[in-house]
Amino acid sequence: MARRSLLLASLIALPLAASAASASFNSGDEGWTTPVGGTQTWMPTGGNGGGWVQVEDTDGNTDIHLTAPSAWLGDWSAYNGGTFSFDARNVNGLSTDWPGFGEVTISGTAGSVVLDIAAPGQPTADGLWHHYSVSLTSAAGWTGSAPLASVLAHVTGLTINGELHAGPGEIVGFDNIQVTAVPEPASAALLLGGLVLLAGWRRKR
Ligand SMILES: [Ca+2]
Ligand SMILES: [Ca+2]
Repeated sequence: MARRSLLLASLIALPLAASAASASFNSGDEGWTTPVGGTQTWMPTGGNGGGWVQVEDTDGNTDIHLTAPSAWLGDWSAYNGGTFSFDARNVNGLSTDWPGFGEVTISGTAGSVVLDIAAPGQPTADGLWHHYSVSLTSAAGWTGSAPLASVLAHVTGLTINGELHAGPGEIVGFDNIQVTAVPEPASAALLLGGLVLLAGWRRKR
């Protein structure tokens, strides 16, 4: 019985250690806001799975900056070496002639880093959802006023630039914003240990 408990604890340890945060927008905007650059509306259906958030560029002067809620901020050390990703959609098919789209800015007490994780011309004016993903590693090309790892140690702000068109009028959709950690070797070892125990327990029976 004790071995079974240990096994369960080992299996549970893996997802806890491989931590992640995600915004599915399936029941609301989950605290994400667009303080400047456009008018944000939560949409209950039509996302890349359930609900999503759309921002319409109503001013044409300021880039759309979808901004993370405070619940997302803090110590991101566990995500160092992990992955940040989001889905986006060019809702009304305006030409993608503004390079700002896809810039992810991570601010911290140490400084800030930025990286445009979308290729030029994204998101394509096909009305479909597109996935954008980047490694949280210095090798990915993050630039800024402090090393990526230092910024991740205490994150104070996170924005995604949705501005895809020069001038007003574009409507951009966001869904499935996610940050995930790489599984730690320690938790992988725990899982392996659990599987060995399971094998031994089955053999005894
Ligand atoms: Ca969704
Ligand atoms: Ca615009």
